[in-house]
Amino acid sequence: MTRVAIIGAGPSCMAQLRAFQSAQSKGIDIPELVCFEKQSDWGGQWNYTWHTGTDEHGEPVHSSMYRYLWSNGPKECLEFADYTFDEHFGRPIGSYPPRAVLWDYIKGRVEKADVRRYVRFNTAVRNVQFDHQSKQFSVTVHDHVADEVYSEVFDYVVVASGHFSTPKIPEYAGFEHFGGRILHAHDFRDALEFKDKNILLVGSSYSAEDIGSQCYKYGAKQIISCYRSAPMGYHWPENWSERPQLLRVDQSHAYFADGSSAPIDAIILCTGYLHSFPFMQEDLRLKTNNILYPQHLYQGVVWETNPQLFYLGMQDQWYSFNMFDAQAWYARDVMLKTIQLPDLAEMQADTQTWHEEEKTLEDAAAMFKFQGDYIMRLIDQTDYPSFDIEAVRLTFLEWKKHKKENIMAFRDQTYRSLMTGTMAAPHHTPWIDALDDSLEAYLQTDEECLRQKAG
Ligand code: FAD
Ligand code: NA7
Repeated sequence: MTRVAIIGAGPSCMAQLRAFQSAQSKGIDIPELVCFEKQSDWGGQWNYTWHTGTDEHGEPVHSSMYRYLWSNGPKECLEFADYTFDEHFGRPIGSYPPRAVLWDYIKGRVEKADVRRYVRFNTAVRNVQFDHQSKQFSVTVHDHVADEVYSEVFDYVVVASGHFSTPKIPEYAGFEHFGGRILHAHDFRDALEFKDKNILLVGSSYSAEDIGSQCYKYGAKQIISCYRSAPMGYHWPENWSERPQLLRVDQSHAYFADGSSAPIDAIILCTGYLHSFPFMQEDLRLKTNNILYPQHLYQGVVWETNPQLFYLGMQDQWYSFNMFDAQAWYARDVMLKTIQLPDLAEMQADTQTWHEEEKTLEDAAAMFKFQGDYIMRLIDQTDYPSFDIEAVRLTFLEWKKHKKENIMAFRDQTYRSLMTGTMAAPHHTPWIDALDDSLEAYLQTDEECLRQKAG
């Protein structure tokens, strides 16, 4: 029987498992699936851990998510086409749910599909080698429960191990003398640690924006964010200033390219992540920075020089869950041989065209369209339910507009589901006042909330 190994059980893998189960439910024979997940539960980044550094097995901690994290984009832009928020929650909810609520949603679909049995938890992939004679992969893993290393043979490998876990850590003059804490966003867990503190955020993308917002919400005294290329440019609260490039620090102060300096208690490096696949044989290892169309992956998914290997979710992500679905359905159909691939030269030329086009994109609106077109290209080749990607793009534009209007209140906005037409319900508490991010608190009805407030 054909065997498929999937590395990691985050949202991309969950999409792959659901894609195969969907085919099976239509009477199609599917291969034997084995997913290896180093954590004890599924959900990838969405499976929060308090650990930093190494986990209980001595593995590098995977999740970079932190307490009080709420969706950074409208949930309507990531909704599954085959499992809607309405189906999962049974009633309209807000547009920017906290982590636990989105985790519940992604688990709901695969629990319904009954695919958890394919996952071997607490099992870290150590090595993947391809044998050109047998045309099979040997996958070596460490089962931490049995404390046993073993290898198995597979016909296909799907790498779904994510790319927001291995921190990119720059060095600035004076770091070795700084008297406070220096950490990367990957190790940030709880904004309360920085209550009443002066914090410096290095970087000007999503992590800087959101970690700074968390720290503001939970009582940081002063926030300074600094940029290398361009400022985030939002209208920040009074105690948050944006400055150009950090030049150096001493024991207590930071010094910036505009000649200014400021006292700081802690430095949070929001400087992004490295694509890191140390377990892959060298010529099968994806090397890319965080972009929308990496090279070497035909249709963003198939390893061109060995089409028995797939990578899911390796792009920078405007779209997330529904993009992983589009990719997983496509990879499934290549493995089921209902999609025939062109020859290597044609695949490479196709990828190069998209890769080059990305370089011409000038703003976020063009990037939404580019990634949307890519997703639709995949969906058009499979039986994944099609949806109105243009409507998703318009929702992304609304999201951008709402952030510009008020970066501390955009999460109070609501949008219409592009799958069901249902309008999201305003959340019972404005984001800035909602300090409890638990699923239970979030799903309270207005009535329950009032009753609780009344004591
Ligand atoms: P991951 O979620 O990273 O899952 C990969 C899995 O692989 C993990 O379970 C990991 O344990 C496992 N793994 C890794 N290496 C091995 C190994 N060697 N052996 C076995 N298992 C392994 N997206 C959104 O849509 N909305 C958001 O609001 C949002 N916020 C984010 C906030 C932060 C701080 C970060 C870091 C990401 C955020 N994302 C968000 C993007 C997020 O990465 C995706 O939503 C999604 O989790 C990617 O899924 P994935 O399965 O590709 O990878
Ligand atoms: P991103 O989006 O990759 O952004 C990284 C940021 O870090 C970006 O602003 C970079 O500036 C900056 N950077 C990188 N290296 C440096 C150095 N050496 N000095 C200063 N600044 C630097 O990563 P994020 O963590 O923000 O977001 C990743 C995901 O997490 C995202 O999808 C969210 O959903 C959550 P640049 O513009 O390159 O000059």
